[in-house]
Amino acid sequence: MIMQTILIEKNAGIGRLILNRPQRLNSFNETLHQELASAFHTLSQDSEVRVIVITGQGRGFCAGQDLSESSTEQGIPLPLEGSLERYYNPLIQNIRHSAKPVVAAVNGVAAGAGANLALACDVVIAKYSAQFIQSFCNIGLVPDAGGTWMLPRLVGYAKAVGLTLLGEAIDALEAERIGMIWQAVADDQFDAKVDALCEKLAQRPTQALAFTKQALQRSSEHSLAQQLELERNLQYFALHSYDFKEGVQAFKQKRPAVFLGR
Ligand code: T3D
Repeated sequence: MIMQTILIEKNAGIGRLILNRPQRLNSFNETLHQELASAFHTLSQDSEVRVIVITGQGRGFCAGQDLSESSTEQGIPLPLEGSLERYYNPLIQNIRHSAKPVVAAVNGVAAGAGANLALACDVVIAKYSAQFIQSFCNIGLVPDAGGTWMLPRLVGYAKAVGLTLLGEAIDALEAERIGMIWQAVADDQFDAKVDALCEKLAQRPTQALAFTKQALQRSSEHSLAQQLELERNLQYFALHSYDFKEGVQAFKQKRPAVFLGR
């Protein structure tokens, strides 16, 4: 599949989507929206892929919506309506509901919807030099792409409101410190750490991981009783999986488990 704005790599159970508009810090134009949706769908349907990674080409991860394409020559803003319904909202839902773990490998600045694209992913790993900016307020917009849902849940109201009302950059170490991302790593170790993380996830019991995502995501809307019931239902399926049998056998035989993801 030849794409203009996305590079797709597939290797050893890992499907990698590289946002590829480096001259615009991988900001979203119409083509990138369409190609990312299509590439994400392709990797989601591919049974050989057990983890999906989203990263950026060049020095940025993603600078959100392409602002150079959103105004007329007179500088009058064109209506961007529709892009949330058509592109951002389905993308965020598809990432959250993906039956595979989705990793954001944040190689550089992540701003606006680019920051919230990263936060929608299950595991966020970032270079020390990467920055996260809820830049919407800097141009008179409201955070979108799920930011107002994710942020209070990740970092609490005080930090969420500060980040979104001030629109200041925070670096990856601070993002890790406040619980916004999984891990910040030194720039020169980033590629190796991302590979190791993805290799590990690709070898985990994929179906059980999908159930785990489901349970965690439902928890905020459930009572404890509802959540216990959901866990019981999901565990029923996990108990009947190949990977559970293999996990127990491997434990008894004192060897590493070889999970097949089913
Ligand atoms: O309905 C809807 O669609 C609304 C949806 C909205 C979703 C959103 O994401 S709104 C938020 C949009 N994004 C931003 O406001 C961020 C804008 N960018 C920046 O603030 C800065 O570029 C960064 C802080 C991200 C990085 O700064 P810096 O100094 O490292 O780089 P730079 O020099 O500003 O950018 C490098 C180039 O990328 C530059 O082009 P040039 O001058 O070298 O030709 C710059 O114009 C371009 N670029 C950066 N961000 C965008 C962009 N071009 C188009 N759109 C961008 N968002």
